[in-house]
Amino acid sequence: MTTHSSPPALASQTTAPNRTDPSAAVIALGWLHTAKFLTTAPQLQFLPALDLPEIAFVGRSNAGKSTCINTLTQQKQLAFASKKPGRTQHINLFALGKQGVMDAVLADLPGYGYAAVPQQDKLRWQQVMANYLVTRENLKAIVLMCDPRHGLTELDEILLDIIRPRVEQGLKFLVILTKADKLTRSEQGKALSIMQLQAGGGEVRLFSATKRQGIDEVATLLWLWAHPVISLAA
Ligand SMILES: Nc1nc2c(ncn2[C@@H]2O[C@H](COP(=O)(O)OP(=O)(O)O)[C@@H](O)[C@H]2O)c(=O)[nH]1
Ligand SMILES: [Mg+2]
Repeated sequence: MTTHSSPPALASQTTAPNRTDPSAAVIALGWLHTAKFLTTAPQLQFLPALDLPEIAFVGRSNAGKSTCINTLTQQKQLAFASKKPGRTQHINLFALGKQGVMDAVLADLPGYGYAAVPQQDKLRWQQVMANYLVTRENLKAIVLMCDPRHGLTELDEILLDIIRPRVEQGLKFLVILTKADKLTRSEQGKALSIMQLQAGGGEVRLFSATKRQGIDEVATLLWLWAHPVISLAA
């Protein structure tokens, strides 16, 4: 797979997706489906420097991150790639791009806050994650997975503090409220309002893999963020 700074496969389309166009989701989901395992690294310094928009997925363990990535990419093997022995505490990168032309990257960061992990490993991981979130140059967007039944945990709050300066400088930020099927409609509305206040200007979406809620919206948003030039031209 070759890298390219602009996405020629999509650039050839005459209409680019916008948030209200239902065909946008079809394009966005087709693009996400191209995700392929690219590389894995225990620390930022071992990741390849890339000149393509990177979208990082973060969240506490069990928040539903793997399920969400599998659902968005319509692939079961992807989260499996991140579960291989030795990779669970790594940053795993997946290449995206139509017709074999890579035009963006998904980064799956290890889940945090799992009680059984030794304290020393927790601290090491927080360091790796903070380093990645603060200094990864091509980082374009952060997607934080949050189970709305638990709300933001202490580690989620630390993460929000770490990324705030970059979000203020234009880094895109999305909170996905996972497992929305576990909430009633009114609970969903409430969870959405609360998180909109906490997300510091970021986007918030309800999501359910089982009820297939929020998939089109999230896919379209990620596509737009990864293809700002085409989006503006449309
Ligand atoms: N009801 C429901 N359960 C979900 C959903 N997404 C994930 N789960 C469940 O939540 C648990 C954790 O999911 P997983 O994707 O492994 O979380 P991760 O640790 O953040 O990668 C699993 O038992 C999933 O089946 C969802 O949309 N609805
Ligand atoms: Mg997982």
